[in-house]
Amino acid sequence: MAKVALITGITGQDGAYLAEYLIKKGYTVHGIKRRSSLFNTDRIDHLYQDPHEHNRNMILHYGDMTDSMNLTRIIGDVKPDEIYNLAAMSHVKVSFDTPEYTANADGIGTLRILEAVRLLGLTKKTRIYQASTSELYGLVQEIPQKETTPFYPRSPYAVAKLYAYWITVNYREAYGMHASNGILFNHESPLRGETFVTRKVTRAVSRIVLGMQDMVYMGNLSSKRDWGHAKDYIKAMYLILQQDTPDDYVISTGITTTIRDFIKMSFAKAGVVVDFKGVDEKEVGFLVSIDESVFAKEVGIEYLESFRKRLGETVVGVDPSYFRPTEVDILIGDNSKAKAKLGWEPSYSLDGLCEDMMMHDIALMKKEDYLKNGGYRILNYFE
Ligand code: NAP
Ligand code: G4F
Repeated sequence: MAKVALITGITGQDGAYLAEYLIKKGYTVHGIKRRSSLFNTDRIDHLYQDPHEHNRNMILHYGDMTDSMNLTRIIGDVKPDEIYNLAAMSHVKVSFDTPEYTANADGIGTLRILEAVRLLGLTKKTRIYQASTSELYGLVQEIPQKETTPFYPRSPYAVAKLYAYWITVNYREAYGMHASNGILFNHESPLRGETFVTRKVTRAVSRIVLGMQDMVYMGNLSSKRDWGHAKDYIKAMYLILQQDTPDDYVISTGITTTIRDFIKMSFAKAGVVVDFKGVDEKEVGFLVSIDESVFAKEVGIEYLESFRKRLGETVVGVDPSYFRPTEVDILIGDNSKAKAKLGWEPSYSLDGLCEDMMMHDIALMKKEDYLKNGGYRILNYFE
């Protein structure tokens, strides 16, 4: 019999990669998606199967993390072997605007899943993965951060996830459930939401080198993140649920980089050198030089002539409205436990991740259809 997985948040970055991964492993994958007025299944459309087909291995259900009865009904119908609870209002800055909703979906939503499994008598059958986060470390109490590092959350998002983390531990200890937390550090990919910093950067840099946009406005350029590739991180989720004993694991690369350096790295993928001057909100990034052979290969020779004329121009500015009321200045994870117990380690370097995202976004921005469909309605509007 094929194993059955239920993924909340299947339409998100991680949900999409995980669904594909589990289907390849022979699982039947059920996913919960929210009703929206526009299609929200872009990331999983390649996996979609018409409901009239027999023996489907991917099945979608309408649902919401704020609706207990709906979640209980779906879990009761599906009786999954594994639940991956990935659904969340996952944007830290937005959580300051929607704190109550974030607490409900990200905090109490996790309780709803755990309690449904318990009430349905599935505690011995169903294993649960909770998408915990390095944001729990917030105002970091130790560098690098590991499983035993005390938490100090710095946003409504992180506080909601703190509840979710501990309620998962509590249900494991109270009811003997196979419930585990993956404390995942930032992970990115070409599927990353457009308002997270790496994707905002790779999209903007692609548009700037193609001559479609003059500059991009950013928030705090000095914060540091430990970035890995989502394709590696969803494998860790799977491995965590294959262990005989439930436990909590840090999943990270162990390398941390500033936003500023990620911007430089992204331009470098197009053969462009950018440097920064000034401080705080007066800081700007400007065009220094071009390696023309790299530019011609990665961007296209037809864009070179006009781009050359822009050398010296400012392409990155700072807009304080993107600053957060309380910031997480540095995250860097110690993944020794995951390496030793799960046999997990990242396969992508930051350079490889940036390459993957930049090549994807340059190709995406070149698509005329994309632009016609309002694809440029971006960047200075969002978080
Ligand atoms: P994402 O791309 O923002 O996806 C979030 C998913 O949750 C989407 O499918 C979204 O649906 C769904 N969702 C949001 N609110 C919901 C609700 N009330 N009911 C049902 N579904 C809801 O996030 P991600 O990057 O894949 O991250 C997956 C999980 O890992 C999240 O819980 C996130 O907080 C956590 N996490 C992420 C990272 C990271 O660096 N990516 C690191 C640590 C932890 P729509 O598509 O309809 O919006
Ligand atoms: O890309 P970010 O929005 O990710 P953040 O806040 O670290 O949260 C992400 O990772 C967490 C894991 O640690 C997840 F739990 C969470 O769900 C999410 O996936 O911002 C990264 C850093 C921040 O310090 C932010 O202040 O980039 C800084 N930043 C600078 N300028 C910006 C911008 N962030 C965004 N989103 N937009 C900017 O213009």
